[in-house]
Order: sequence, then C-alpha cells, then structure tokens
Amino acid sequence: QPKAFIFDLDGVITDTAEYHYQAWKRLADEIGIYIDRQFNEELKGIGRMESLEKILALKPELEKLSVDKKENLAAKKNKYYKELLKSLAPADILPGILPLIQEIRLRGMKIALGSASKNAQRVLEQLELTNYFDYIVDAAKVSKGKPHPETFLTAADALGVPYDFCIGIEDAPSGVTAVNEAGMFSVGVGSKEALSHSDYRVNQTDELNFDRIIEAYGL
Ligand code: B16
Ligand code: MG
Repeated sequence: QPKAFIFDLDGVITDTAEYHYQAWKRLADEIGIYIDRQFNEELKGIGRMESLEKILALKPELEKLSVDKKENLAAKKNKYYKELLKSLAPADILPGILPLIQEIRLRGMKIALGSASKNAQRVLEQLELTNYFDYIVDAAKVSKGKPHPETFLTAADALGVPYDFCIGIEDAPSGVTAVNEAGMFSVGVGSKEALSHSDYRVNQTDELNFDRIIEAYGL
C-alpha cells in the first residue's frame, strides 16, 4: 500500500496552465513572437525563467537580452498571470480531484503538493484546498526544477515517506520524468503521445479513481 500522494498543481488540480498560456501569449505578442497552444506544451511544468528563455529562443536577436530586461519581461508575464488568477475559485478545481483528495484523506494517507510555481500557495488558497495538504513544495523550496526529481524528493522527505511508497500525479512530460527519477509511481494525466513514460495514465482528471490507482500501483 502506498503512503502518500504528491500532486502537481497546474494542469492537475486546476487548469491554470491555460492562464499561464494566456499570460505568455500576451507577453509574446508584445515582443513580436508568435506562440500557440502546441508550443505551450513545452512550457508546462517548467519554471518561469526557463519558460521565458524558450520563448525568446524563437527570435534569436532577443536571446541576448540583458538579465535585467529578461527579469522585467518575466515580471510582466507574472503580472498578467496574477490578473487572471483573481477570478480563480473552488469551482475551478478540475473534475474528480476533490473526491480523490477526500478519499486519500479518508484512507489515512498523506498529501503533498509538488509545484514549480511561485504562485502555488495563493492558487491553493483561492481554491480553498490548503487544509487538505500536509506539505507544500513550491518554486521557493527547490533549486532544480522538473524534470529534476528534487520537487518530489523534497515533498517525500518532509512527509517522512520512503520514495517508493509515494505516488506522483502529473500532467507534464517533464513532471512525469521527475516523478520517475524520484523512484516513485507516476500517474500521468494527458495524452498517450506525451505521457507514454508514466506508470499509469488517464486522459483527464475525471478518470482519476482511487481504487484504480492503488490497483495499478500494486501490479
Ligand atoms: P510561476 P506546476 C508550473 O506549475 C507550470 O506548469 C508552468 O507552466 C509554470 O511556468 C511554472 O509552474 C512556474 O509558475 O510563474 O507561477 O512561478 O505544473 O509545476 O504546478
Ligand atoms: Mg503541471
């Protein structure tokens, strides 16, 4: 039996991935760079500055901007993102997530958050989910982002649970890699093409079922 679940935030608990996209898109438009939803897949799960670098790489003359200018651009994106966050509410919790979290609690297992976002605490608060979490790992607590396993290792260490007794739920390819590298059981939420490396996979959050996950873990 597993002892803990570690949830990714954006794209698993709530669809802030869409807000991140809209905020990056607005910034990219302003600096004359075209991005679409397909390109956005590459930004899922990776940190703010890394995401900016990937966008700037689409226009080689912008890659050499000073650190100061890059930080200004990242701050601007975060401002746009926070504007979009204002309307976030419990109704924005993705289908199937609250019942799953409640079932995990009922079975006496621990729950942690493993997010690359600096806004993670705020997002959980607006969703009124903070109290369900025994521990929160956000961007401030780790130095190496996903696909490095540090986010998940830090969560398990704080919970005091051995890595192979943890289940990590992720929507991003880089996030599933991070869970696998941590020696945990990975649950992917998304397409077969993107998440073929997950130990167990569903297409959407409403297909996440406690018993089915436990069964897959035991196989
Ligand atoms: P912020 P997750 C990640 O969160 C997002 O998937 C990624 O798109 C974003 O760039 C990153 O957080 C940083 O977010 O700008 O708010 O610090 O999926 O790991 O929960
Ligand atoms: Mg995610």
